[in-house]
Amino acid sequence: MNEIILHHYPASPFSEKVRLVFGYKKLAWKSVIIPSIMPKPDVVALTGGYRKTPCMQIGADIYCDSALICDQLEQLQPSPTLYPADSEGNARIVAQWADTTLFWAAMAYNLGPKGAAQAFANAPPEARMAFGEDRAKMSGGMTRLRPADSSAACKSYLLRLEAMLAQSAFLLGPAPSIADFAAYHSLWFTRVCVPVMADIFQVAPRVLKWMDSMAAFGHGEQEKLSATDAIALAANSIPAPVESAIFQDEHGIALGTPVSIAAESFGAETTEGELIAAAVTQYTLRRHDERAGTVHVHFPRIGYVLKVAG
Ligand SMILES: N[C@@H](CCC(=O)N[C@@H](CS)C(=O)NCC(=O)O)C(=O)O
Repeated sequence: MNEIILHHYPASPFSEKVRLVFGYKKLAWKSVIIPSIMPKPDVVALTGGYRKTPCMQIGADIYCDSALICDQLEQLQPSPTLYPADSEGNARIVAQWADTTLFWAAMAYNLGPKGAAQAFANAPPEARMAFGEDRAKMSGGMTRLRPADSSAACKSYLLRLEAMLAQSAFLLGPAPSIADFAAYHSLWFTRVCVPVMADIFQVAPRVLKWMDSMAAFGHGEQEKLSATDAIALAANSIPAPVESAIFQDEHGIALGTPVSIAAESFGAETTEGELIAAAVTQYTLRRHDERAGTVHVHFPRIGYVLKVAG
């Protein structure tokens, strides 16, 4: 098997979700550190446009979005599972809530004036301004919760998680599921990246204990890799054969059509390529890049918009 490469940066919550899954599944991986704001020419050489963090590379296959990355990791290393059979539907639904509603409430809380001051304490003022401009561009059209509303929402959500943890060691049972990894990452940002905001956990002591158990999974075995080497590795690899036996056509778009895919919201940069698979939960595009060669870029269906290119 080709090695797993994660393109990420340390303070990225969705990357922390995947890093912990590496730890839980005891996987070895290569770490490519990417910029947290545009431009990201090395990321875009691989994805063709998608710029969000993280993305995972295995040879010439590029997986966008942490939900799809987790599905792929489950296939590569099924045990221990992220989707226990008795709670898979619940786990995926709680995970989707955590990756969206909880994430946005927590980040509005985390990066209010006090949290942002701590997060950018060691950065020059230009860096903070550039970050603000980049995220404002990405979130065009989205409503951002104000600090008072976000702290009220976060307290309610913490109490709900606290109630779930009164029943079992992890959110949905005695073993972790994707719900735990998804609920953890935004709270990790509060506790680790902006600890000045962490007094909110006073209402939820079980949540803190659960976070300690999650953190104990660690990040697996990692080694550094440069972006240049990762791109060269893609160029020297052949994409894995695609699963085209299942073709679920919801759009009237035939396989082989030039298409574009973009996130529904927040960072809607498009990736263009030839649609070579449209399975039940994911799409695959084939594209050619001057530096990365022929790559297959994979996206989940949920949260993404597929259109005929142009
Ligand atoms: N649905 C995506 C969300 C990814 C996401 O929003 N990541 C944040 C960082 S944690 C991001 O991309 N921020 C802008 C950037 O890194 O360029 C996923 O699950 O991977």
